[in-house]
Amino acid sequence: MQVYVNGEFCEKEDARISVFDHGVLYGDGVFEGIRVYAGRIFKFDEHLERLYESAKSIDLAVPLPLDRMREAIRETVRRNRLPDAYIRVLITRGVGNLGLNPYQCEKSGLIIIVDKIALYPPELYDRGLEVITVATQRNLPEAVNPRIKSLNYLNNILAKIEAINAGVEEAIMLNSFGFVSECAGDNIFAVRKGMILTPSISMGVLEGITRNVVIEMARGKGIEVKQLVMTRHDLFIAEECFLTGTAAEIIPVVKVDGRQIGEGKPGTLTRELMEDYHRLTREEGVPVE
Ligand code: PXG
Repeated sequence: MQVYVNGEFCEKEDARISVFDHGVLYGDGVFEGIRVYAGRIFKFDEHLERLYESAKSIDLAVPLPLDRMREAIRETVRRNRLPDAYIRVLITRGVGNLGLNPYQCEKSGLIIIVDKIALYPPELYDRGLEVITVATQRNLPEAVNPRIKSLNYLNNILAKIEAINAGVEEAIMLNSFGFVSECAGDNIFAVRKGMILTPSISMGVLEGITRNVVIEMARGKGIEVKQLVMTRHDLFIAEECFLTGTAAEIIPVVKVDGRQIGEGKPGTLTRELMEDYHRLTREEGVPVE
């Protein structure tokens, strides 16, 4: 494996950064998770745009302009010779002292990792997931805005810990008003009366790239999509439920807080969208070569 670290390529074992990097000391930085399907980078520009927007929001200088960033990522993918891969791009605040002040850090760090994609077991896609809502709330948009894909994922990790300890695969987080926001690492959707429902961005959610693709695909099929305020009740009475994310793609949910969703198996529309999504990932994307 070849890892890009601050302008140089090195072997996995030699990929190191300073313990004084504020990315390590404070989780001060941003990241992206991107997929490569059959040698093509899926929704590359959308991920890059979100990366630069996350950085802008925390006043973090991206060490490369967009065209050189695009090239550095493509080169890292090429070097790893994986037609299907997961790309992790990290921008850290860089090396500083033991104080919080980010402006003491000299230069932002850039790390690009390309690895094999660790997929959920296929049974989960056939059977559907069981999820629960957890006590850990989604961060307030007035604090670290969930739209920022920050290196500080502790809040989401706390939610994930609750889910795993309860014996389920994923956690639904509510916002501070008790409305549904999203899962620890995925956006959430419900289907009811032929309509697709998902919490609006203002509920405190990451504007997922997969979320946007699903909304666009559904509308293209003439299905009405509503982004709204959702309660747990809306999930309990849904005919179908599914999660979306770059890693998970579209994964059906069959139980929420012990309530069976619909027939207790992946829904018809969910399956259709899963197929459409697979087709799209095979058709689209920016070639690596
Ligand atoms: N919400 C949150 C909080 C996320 O972290 C998504 C939604 C989905 O967004 P995209 O753009 O991927 O459709 C994410 C992204 C993991 C893992 O290991 C998942 C994410 C990030 C880091 C790790 O499951 N998901």
